[in-house]
Amino acid sequence: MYSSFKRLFNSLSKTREAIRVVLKDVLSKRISSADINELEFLLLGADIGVKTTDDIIQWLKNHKGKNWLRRSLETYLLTILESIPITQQTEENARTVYLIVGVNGTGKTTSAAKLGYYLKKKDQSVMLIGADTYRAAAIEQLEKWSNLAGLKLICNREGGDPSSVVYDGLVAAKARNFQCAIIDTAGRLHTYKNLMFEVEKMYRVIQTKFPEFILHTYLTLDANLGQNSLIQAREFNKHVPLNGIILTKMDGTAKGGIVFPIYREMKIPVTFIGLGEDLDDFIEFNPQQYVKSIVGSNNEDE
Ligand SMILES: Nc1nc2c(ncn2[C@@H]2O[C@H](COP(=O)(O)OP(=O)(O)OP(=O)(O)O)[C@@H](O)[C@H]2O)c(=O)[nH]1
Ligand SMILES: [Mg+2]
Repeated sequence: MYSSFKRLFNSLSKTREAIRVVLKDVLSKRISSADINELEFLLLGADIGVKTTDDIIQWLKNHKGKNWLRRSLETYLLTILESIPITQQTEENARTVYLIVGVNGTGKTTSAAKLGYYLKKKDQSVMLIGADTYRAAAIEQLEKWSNLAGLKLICNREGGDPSSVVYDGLVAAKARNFQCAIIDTAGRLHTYKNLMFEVEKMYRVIQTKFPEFILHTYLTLDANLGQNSLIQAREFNKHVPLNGIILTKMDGTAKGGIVFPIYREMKIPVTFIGLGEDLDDFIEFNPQQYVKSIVGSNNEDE
């Protein structure tokens, strides 16, 4: 089977190519200040962020031409990602609720299904809860996914208050002894206060009425949005504490460096990565594999 590293490596080809063009010169002694300027431009373009880019440039100026440079660059980037541990995603025998929140179209529904499928493959019993009560199409979409993934779905076709759907769903999950419940919520712009208070309410209902469940709140971010997604993360985190980020649409993006500013500025770990539109296009975030996919190279280029 196609390894998750290979999939990630291939998905990040555009981000890597952008960085590699100049990295090649940096690794040789031919580096000029024009090259450094270009690298700076490319790193910023890959959304690695100003702080990390400045650090990398300074560091490269000090070490250019040394053949251990690529390895050191990898080590340096890894230290940023390892400074924030990924909280354990699936505690043995613990009941867990995953509350999936995010801006419209960032991939909540798809990720809820993919996460359910991922957990099911790890022998967890999973229930999906459709709390996007605003559109009938939202329930239909989740229903399609639940059938494909073979997951139980609880929803309310009559619309209604998302928090009461969450409540009913978790009562059912508890009664039927499901280990995991994954809640798909409606898309919301972080600037709409009422919708943000609605997320707070769902969070509160879970916390106060279902303390026996471990609660993970995950924010979906579209990797193509680059720096914009930082604003989304910051705003959502003001309303509900985020445990992790599901970075979607990493397949084919040239902005795959966004993980660094998320770590440096938000201190929230990326927990999963979406690599396509199928159920299987979903991998756990692995810092080593990610860094290798960004600045590493396959053997023929070494
Ligand atoms: N290429 C790619 N497409 C994705 C990925 N994740 C989601 N999508 C696509 O993005 C679009 C939006 O995904 P949804 O899961 O419906 O997003 P959502 O956040 O639930 O949207 P709303 O409920 O409308 O806010 C769909 O066409 C998905 O197939 C991914 O990792 N890669
Ligand atoms: Mg949706």
